[in-house]
Amino acid sequence: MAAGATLPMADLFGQRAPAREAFAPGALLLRGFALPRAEALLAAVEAVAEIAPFRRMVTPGGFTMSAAMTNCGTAGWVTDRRGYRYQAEDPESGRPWPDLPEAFRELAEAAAAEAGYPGFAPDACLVNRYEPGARLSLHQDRDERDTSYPIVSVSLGLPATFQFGGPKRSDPVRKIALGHGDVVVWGGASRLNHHGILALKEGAHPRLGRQRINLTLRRAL
Ligand code: MD3
Ligand code: FE
Repeated sequence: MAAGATLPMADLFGQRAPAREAFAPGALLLRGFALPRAEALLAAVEAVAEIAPFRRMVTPGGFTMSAAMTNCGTAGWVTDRRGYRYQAEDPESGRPWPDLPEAFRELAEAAAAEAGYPGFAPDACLVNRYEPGARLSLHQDRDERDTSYPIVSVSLGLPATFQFGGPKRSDPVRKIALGHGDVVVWGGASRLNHHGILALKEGAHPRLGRQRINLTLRRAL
């Protein structure tokens, strides 16, 4: 099959939906790609959160974020009144962030390779936890040293509506439903596009209950 072609996949309702969708230049959605490894990923998230618990951080403007976050890897993304940055220590403990789990590395490398980025070696993972009502307003990811590396995102638990805009904040946004096991590789021309998550709807996921967990695997340093 030609590169970029779509394979049909049956969804919950027996409908056919594309398993891989190149929905913007440089962006590849891989529906269900993380499903075979979901248990290993979630066990690793639990182990990370035992060392570096989820916490709601404060923006430079003084707002407490509605999503709770933690990190693993050689650097973690943090925000406080001083600004946004990557730092090697968890500010709550003063200790290094937990190691990047092998299951995270393997998934990121495999997904990035599918999207045409062989040998992707992430050094940081921001883990976001949403409960119903939590959201992430439209933003760009540009705290990484070299934005020519892609970002691999993994959705687990409750579904969310993802907003995908353009390089300018005022560009029109598309809405994309992201569900348990969906993986997106963001590279190339999409890497600096604005994006966000609408307020999570109430629900109960069989494995995660009232939660959505999102992993973003990055090359930060
Ligand atoms: C598009 N997380 O952590 S993942 C973030 O679901 C973040 O928690 C959201 O945005 C979440 O920064 C969205 C999808 C995503 C991640 C990184 C991107 C989309 C992106 C970087 C560039 C363009
Ligand atoms: Fe982001």
